[in-house]
Amino acid sequence: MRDLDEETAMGVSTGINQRLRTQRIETPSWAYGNSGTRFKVFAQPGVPRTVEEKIDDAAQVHAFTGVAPSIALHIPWDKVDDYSGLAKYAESAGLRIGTINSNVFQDDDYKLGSVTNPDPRIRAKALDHLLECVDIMDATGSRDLKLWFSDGTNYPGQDDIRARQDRLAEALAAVYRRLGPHQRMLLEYKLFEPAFYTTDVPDWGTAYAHCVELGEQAQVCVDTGHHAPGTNIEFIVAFLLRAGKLGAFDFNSRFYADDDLMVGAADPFQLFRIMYEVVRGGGYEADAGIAFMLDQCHNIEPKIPGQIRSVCNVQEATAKALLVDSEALAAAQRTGDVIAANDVFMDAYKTDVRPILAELRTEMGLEEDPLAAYQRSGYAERIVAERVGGHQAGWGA
Ligand code: PSV
Ligand code: MN
Ligand code: MN
Repeated sequence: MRDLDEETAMGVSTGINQRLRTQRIETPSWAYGNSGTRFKVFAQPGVPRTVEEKIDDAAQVHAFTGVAPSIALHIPWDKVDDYSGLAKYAESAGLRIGTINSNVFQDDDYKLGSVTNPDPRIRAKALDHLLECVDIMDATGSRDLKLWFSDGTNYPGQDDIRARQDRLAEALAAVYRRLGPHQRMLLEYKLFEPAFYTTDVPDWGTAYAHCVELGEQAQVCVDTGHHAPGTNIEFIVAFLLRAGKLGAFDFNSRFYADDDLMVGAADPFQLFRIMYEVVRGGGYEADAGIAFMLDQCHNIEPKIPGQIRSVCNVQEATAKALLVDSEALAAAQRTGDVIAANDVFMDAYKTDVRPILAELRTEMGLEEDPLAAYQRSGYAERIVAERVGGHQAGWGA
């Protein structure tokens, strides 16, 4: 652990606090709804029945953490008639509508793919949806459109891998042309699932290549759960940042596949290593424009506490990353002192940053422990009592 005398500790924590204050972490609307595995969804009492109620819950996460001022929507899960009205509702709850996530994976039509489907009618339908998402962004004032495609094949020979890349490029270009000057598209990759043989955007390299071809407003989204076991995600982060192509994170934890568990739960060290590369590559500066989002489902734990815990975990990893003594690290690296360099790095990781975060929250007028404060607030009991009747929102509805 870093051994700091009291005065130095205060100086370090003041500097870090100022940087942590500016952090923004976006929570996903779908985290507040019921979710499960393909075996069972365990419904929870008090879960939102409308998009507005999801916004209310996200506002709680922001109220207790102070760093989660926006909510990502998923269309059509969060379909409403009036999106500018919804943006106003969010504003009155102290929030902003953030990223618009498109959904071209749940209609029967998409069995063989969406924008890469061999059938031009289905490709046109998928493209229409993506363009509609940009209309929604215009109405909500959102900057980012997130694209994830479940497209792929299950069997060798099922479709032409190369033709599917051409179809994908064509659709992406059409969406790109529709973007306003301040809007971006974020292309998310995922190794497999639901397609099991080929996936049309399986990895960061494929996403990167398409984004380069499209232009500056296309960037890659790194979902931390979307890699093969053992993948060095921080290397990908460093590479994309260096190339100016890292646009966003979908944070979550995985033990096996795309588990969507609370970020920092499975491997807090990995989260620290990722955040270190973000800081090192300038991605933590406000003008870098990196969107730090959560993409999680809380299948067995309560949802709002699950989000609060996740936001705090990202904050802890960030605080540790900011603590790395970059001068000492560079000096050790320059002289090839492997042990010293690793020591400097590990020192920051092993530092207990909870006091720093408690101090930050006090400075921000918040309670030191957001989770305990939420639990004391009575909100959880209130929504259970009030949200009776109606149809609870679920993953996919
Ligand atoms: C796909 O697994 C994904 O990570 C995409 O971001 C989707 O939009 C999201 O999950 C849905 O939960
Ligand atoms: Mn994701
Ligand atoms: Mn995922």
